[in-house]
Amino acid sequence: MNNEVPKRIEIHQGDITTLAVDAIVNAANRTLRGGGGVDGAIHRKAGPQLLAECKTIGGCPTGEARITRGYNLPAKFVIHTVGPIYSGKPKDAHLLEQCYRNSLALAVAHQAASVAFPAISCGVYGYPIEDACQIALNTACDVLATESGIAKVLFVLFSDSDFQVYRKHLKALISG
Ligand code: AR6
Repeated sequence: MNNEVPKRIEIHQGDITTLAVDAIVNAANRTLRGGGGVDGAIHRKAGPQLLAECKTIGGCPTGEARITRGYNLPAKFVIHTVGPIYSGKPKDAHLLEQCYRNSLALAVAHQAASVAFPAISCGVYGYPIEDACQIALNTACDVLATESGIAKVLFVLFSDSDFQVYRKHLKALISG
């Protein structure tokens, strides 16, 4: 791989709702009616207009993505995607990859040049962080290699241990 591509990826530790990027991605559920974890944090900070817009969408199947405005968030857009509930079957990896691919496709369609992702499915949906991290980074590289509309992809990890996993794999991609 062209090793300029992983240099367009940044990793951060902290709260994704604080980022002033074009779009943040929400690890939502199929109802798009809000929930706990990062979904709850995004809805709390965006305010009730976000839920009102989500209600007009009518849900989202696993692996797909939908876009709304960001309202009171510093981000202009929220891209809501629904990760798989981890089952240990091969379809999990495919669905998780589709979350990243479909979210980035929506970002391109809305001229969002900077996109920040949480670790989709790695909270209550139980996806192992090592596997999920490699899917996230490889899919981002794949899309960045062909898509010049996206300048930067950020991964925002809540815990230090998840951050260290991403750091290790990103370093390997850059040096590899
Ligand atoms: N910023 C960045 N990452 C965060 C934040 C935050 N503010 N808060 C939590 N995380 P989860 P899932 C991390 O459970 O596994 C919801 O109820 C968290 O540490 O939010 O995809 C939805 O409505 C973890 O690494 O999402 C669904 O029902 C990652 O975000 C369900 O949870 C994802 O954890 C989706 O489950």
